[in-house]
Amino acid sequence: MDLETHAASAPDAAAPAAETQAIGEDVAAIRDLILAKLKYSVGKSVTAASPHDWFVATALSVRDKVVESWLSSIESSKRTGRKRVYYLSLEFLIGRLLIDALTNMEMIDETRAALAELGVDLETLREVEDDAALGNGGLGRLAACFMESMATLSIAAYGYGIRYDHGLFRQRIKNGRQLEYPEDWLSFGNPWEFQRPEIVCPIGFGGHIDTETRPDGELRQVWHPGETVEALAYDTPIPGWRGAHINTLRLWSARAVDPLRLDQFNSGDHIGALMDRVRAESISKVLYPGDTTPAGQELRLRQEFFFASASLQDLVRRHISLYGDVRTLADKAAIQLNDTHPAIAIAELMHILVDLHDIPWDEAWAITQATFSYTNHTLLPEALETWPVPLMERLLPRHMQIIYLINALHLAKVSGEPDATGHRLAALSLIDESHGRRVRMGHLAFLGSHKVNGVSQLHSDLMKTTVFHDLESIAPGKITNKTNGITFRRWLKEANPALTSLLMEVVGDNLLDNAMVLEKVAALADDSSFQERYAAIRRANKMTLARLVQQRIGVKLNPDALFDVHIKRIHEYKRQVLNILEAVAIYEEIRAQPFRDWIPRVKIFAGKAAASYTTAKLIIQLANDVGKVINSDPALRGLLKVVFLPNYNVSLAERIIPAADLSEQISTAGMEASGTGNMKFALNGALTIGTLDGANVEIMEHVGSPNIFIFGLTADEVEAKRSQGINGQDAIARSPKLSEALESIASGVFSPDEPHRYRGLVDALTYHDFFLVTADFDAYYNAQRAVFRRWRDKPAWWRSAILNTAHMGWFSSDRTIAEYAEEIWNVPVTPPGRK
Ligand code: 26V
Repeated sequence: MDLETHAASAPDAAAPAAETQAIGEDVAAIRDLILAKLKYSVGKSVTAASPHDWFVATALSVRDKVVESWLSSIESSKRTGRKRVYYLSLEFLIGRLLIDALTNMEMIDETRAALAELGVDLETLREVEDDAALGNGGLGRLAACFMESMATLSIAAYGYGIRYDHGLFRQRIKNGRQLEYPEDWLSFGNPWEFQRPEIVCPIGFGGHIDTETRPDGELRQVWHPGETVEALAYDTPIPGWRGAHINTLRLWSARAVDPLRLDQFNSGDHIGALMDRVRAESISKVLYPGDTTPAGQELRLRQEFFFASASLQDLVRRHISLYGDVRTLADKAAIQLNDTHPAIAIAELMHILVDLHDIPWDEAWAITQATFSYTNHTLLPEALETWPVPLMERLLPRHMQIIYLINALHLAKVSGEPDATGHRLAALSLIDESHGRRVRMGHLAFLGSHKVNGVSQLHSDLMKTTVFHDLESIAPGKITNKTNGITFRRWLKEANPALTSLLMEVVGDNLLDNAMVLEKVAALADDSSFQERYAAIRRANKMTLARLVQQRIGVKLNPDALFDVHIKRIHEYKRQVLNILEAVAIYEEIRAQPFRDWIPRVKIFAGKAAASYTTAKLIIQLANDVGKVINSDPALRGLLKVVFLPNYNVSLAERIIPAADLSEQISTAGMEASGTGNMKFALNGALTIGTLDGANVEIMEHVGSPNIFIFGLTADEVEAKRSQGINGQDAIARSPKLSEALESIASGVFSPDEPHRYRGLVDALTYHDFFLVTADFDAYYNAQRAVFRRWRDKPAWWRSAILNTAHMGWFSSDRTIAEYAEEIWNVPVTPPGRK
């Protein structure tokens, strides 16, 4: 394909005079609107305005456009009686919204020009916006990508969650250690949200249940909560691509029914008068409150019920006001549970239907199952939610009763079957009796849903053989797979605009409407001039990242080095330690043979560890300690650098991913449900070094095995290996490089101030290597050498990179959402197109 001709016919270059004039008018109108917002909404003059003031004025100006389409979207869903999708998630990891809104409203170039006329740089405004970090990691980011794709496909969807005052903690690194600081994203206000003071739902906790007799002689249970808090709605419009449809993200904030006991205050008890308020507001105070204490656990359960109940009350009220009869709910509403965090909604809907609307139990259960579906995001035993029965009984007595009845009817159904042993019934029960009685929320979500899905093919298959094996046997076909995806608007266009323009020259400007057109790029994989342009974009992105690294941590990077990137939550199963061990091994080798033909390489780490996860925090410290020694060793002559970038978040990911050459996806096989970072890297042309885990398997199938570096034990082999024992001594003894690397870490080479700092970590790998780091080390080391060989052959490297980009179209979250819509929600989709 002749790219020069394509460039010449690109829309901007060949814009006719009339169009240019229209754009000029747009720019003037946008400029005037921004000025008006600055003056009348922000209350500042041009001369006094700070970058943040300009940001707010710009956000409000694009918000006006968003709101116009938003109101028509809402109106049209009402008029057409469309079935709605409700996405219930305790996490929405949104990041910044300014560039996202401008991109999707197709106003970015005009707004940049309008601001330039005012002497303001859009990139500066981009940087002053705080990330909305209402999530921990992959699960929350997936919810954000899904919200964008649901709007893009014109699905009438609502996201429901909690408006945390404080999102995920800010991470600082001091002396190599993680410190957590509160995050305060609302301190400068939030220009995107609308408070809805009229939408308030009462949320009950505790209290008692009365049994009453209904006029028809049936018994009715009446719950009298001992405590009530209020859920107050805040709405954020979520524009889809090309602004064709706008959905609502409704987040709930908690407040006390009676915020101030005036009599108590006036009697002098100023603090006591505010107690109820503090107690109520603590529910939406922080994302993921520490749950190592009973008080923390209780708060987490209160959060779950708070947002599940508010969301259900809200959607049932909407349904009744539109359709008059709650019994048609399943025809007009699909509720997706994002993991088990909102699973209590199943008992809450039963409570609403049976107790408040007098629907007979069986009919209510049929409505519930037809309405709900559930996505599982992890099989890690420690992450599968269970709640102590006594806590549930105290906090949600009526819901506990309902759960017991669901369980009794469910077990009664299976107890007649020939294979109904005590063991099988115990496995099927909603109540886990093995260490104190606990409610299994995964089981509740499974039973109350018509479909249950995993997030990659391997993960969905493993669900059937592990955690949900018994439940699957009584409901064959209920478990389906919906491999995750990512929104290309954010992860291609907004993060890597230069690459997006290059790709659009080849595939046309409908790339973001239909990601599958990326396949056309494959024809250029060997085209040297295309390779050159593709590589030049990467190099420019690497220069930008190098500047950021220098600014943030003062380490100078060589943009021609191979950027080897490992960014994600810090967890033992994600095996950052495996990567660090390889760095240490290579460090020793370079020192021993300094004049071999080494490839300059930078290992980039970023990620947060849960505040209570001691081992993960030690891993962060190890990465920092190793970096400190390696980066300052003159013998290395800059051939190897190891950097840890603090405070990983969505915005930092947007800067790092387009600059990555190699993507580390090296979890112990069978443990990463899907991964979505893996998709972002491959789309932007980084080659993956990874295990056959999660969606890596499907990435390999799409990009082709020559274009990905797969190594290590498979999920089956991991299982077999673990059953033989997880002692690492043999693997260490067989691998001189590994034993040397472990020895230097254990002996304090990287922690001279405290030589035994990593003794425990090394001992754990040696004697109790559950995540099989030692077993996979040699395979990983060899895969890294294969990466080096490819890197030396630049045309081969860029060919692989281009083929990655070309074959990643399938991983668009538009594809994922279209599958949910068709196979789970039964709602139509309208693909985006030019207006
Ligand atoms: C939760 C917890 C909580 C307790 C301590 C340990 C632990 C470890 C992992 C988790 C995972 C929570 C669920 C989650 O975020 N899953 C992620 O979901 C992504 C979207 O489907 C998926 O790509 C990731 O593979 C999966 O880890």
